[in-house]
Amino acid sequence: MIRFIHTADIHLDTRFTGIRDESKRKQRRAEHRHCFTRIIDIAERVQPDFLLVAGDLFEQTHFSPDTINFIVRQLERVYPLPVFVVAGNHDLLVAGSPYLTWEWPSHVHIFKDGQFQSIALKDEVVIHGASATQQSGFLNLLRNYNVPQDERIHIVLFHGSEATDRRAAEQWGSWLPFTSEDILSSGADYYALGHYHSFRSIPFQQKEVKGYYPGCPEPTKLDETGPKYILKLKLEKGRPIQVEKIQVQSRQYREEIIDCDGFKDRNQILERIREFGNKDDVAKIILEGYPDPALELDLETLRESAKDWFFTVEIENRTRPDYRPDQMDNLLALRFHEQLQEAKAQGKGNSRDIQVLEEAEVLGLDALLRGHIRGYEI
Ligand SMILES: [Mn+2]
Repeated sequence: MIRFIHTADIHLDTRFTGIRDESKRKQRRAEHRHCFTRIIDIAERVQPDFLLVAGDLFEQTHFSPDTINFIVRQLERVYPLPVFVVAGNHDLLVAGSPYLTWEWPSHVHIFKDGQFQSIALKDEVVIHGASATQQSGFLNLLRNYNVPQDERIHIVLFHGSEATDRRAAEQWGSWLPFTSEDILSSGADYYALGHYHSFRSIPFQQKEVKGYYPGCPEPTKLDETGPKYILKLKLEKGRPIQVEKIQVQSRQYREEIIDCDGFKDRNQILERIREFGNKDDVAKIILEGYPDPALELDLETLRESAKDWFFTVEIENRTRPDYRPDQMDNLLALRFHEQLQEAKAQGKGNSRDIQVLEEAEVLGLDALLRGHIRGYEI
C-alpha cells in the first residue's frame, strides 16, 4: 500500500480580486502563504510516500521571486520526500517560467514536457505527468495514452478539464480536456487532477472512483465558497481508493441569500445581514425578492453599515420593487405596465429578452411613479 498527499490550484500570488480593500488583500496574500506552510506541515507530520501538486501552484502573470523562493524553501523542509509537480494553465510552462529558470531542490520533480513522461519510484509506483503549455488548450493527452498493465501502481498527474461535465468545462475553461471514457481506457490506478476549484471525483457521475480534483486549498475568488481541501490518499493495487479530505484554509468564503419580499425599509435588510455576521468570513450577500417600492436600496450605505460584521462583505442586488397595478394612480404607468406584461408574455422562452423587459419595467415605473430612477441618483 502507498500513501500520498494530493493538492492542486494553490494559486500563490493571486490578486484576490473581489476584495476591495488593498490592506485586506495583502492580509489574504499572507494567509495564503500560511495555507501553503500548513500543507507542508501536514506532509512533514504524515510522512507520506510522496506529494503531488497538480498545477496552478502560483500565478505566472503575477508571481514574485520572493514567492518562488518561499515555495522552494518550504519544499526543502520535507527533503527527501519526493514531490511531483506539473504546470497548470495559471503557471503555464512557458519561456521564463520559474519551473525552468529556478534552481529546484533535487527531491522536487517538475514535469517539463507537454506530453506524458513517467518516473518510477522504487519499482513500485510510476507517476505519469504532463505539464500545461501554450499548446495545451484543446489537446486530449489521455485519449491515446495507456499505462502499462503490470503489478506497479500507476498514477496520472496533470491539470485538465473533465469535459464530460460540460458546465464545469465551460466555467473553468478547456485545458487538456478528457472524458470519462478516456479515464476508463487509459488504465491508471489513480488520476491526480487539478483545474476545477472544488472537490470532485472522476469519472464524472460514476460510481467507481478513479481519481479526484482536490479543489483549491484556500479560496481566492468570492464564489469559492464552502470547505476547501487537500487530499490524503491510500492506494493498493486493485482495491478501492481511500481518501481523506483535510481542510487547511485560513478563511471561509460564504454566499448568503436574503429574501426581501415585502420589506419596506432598508434596515430590515441590515438586520438580516447582521444575523449572518462573522468577523472572520469573506461574505457575499445576495438580495432577492420583491420589496415594497418605497424601500430605498443604497448598496454602498448598506455595505458600509455591514462591513464591520465580516472580514469583507459584498452585497449584490437582485430584487425588483413590487409595483402593483391596483396601487398605480398614474394612467400612463398603468398602460406602460400592461404593455410590458404583454411583451413579456410574447417574449417567453427567451430569457435575455425577459431580463431586458424586466429591467425596463423597473426603470420605467420608477420614473413614472417616483419621479426618479433608483440606482441612477446623482
Ligand atoms: Mn486553478
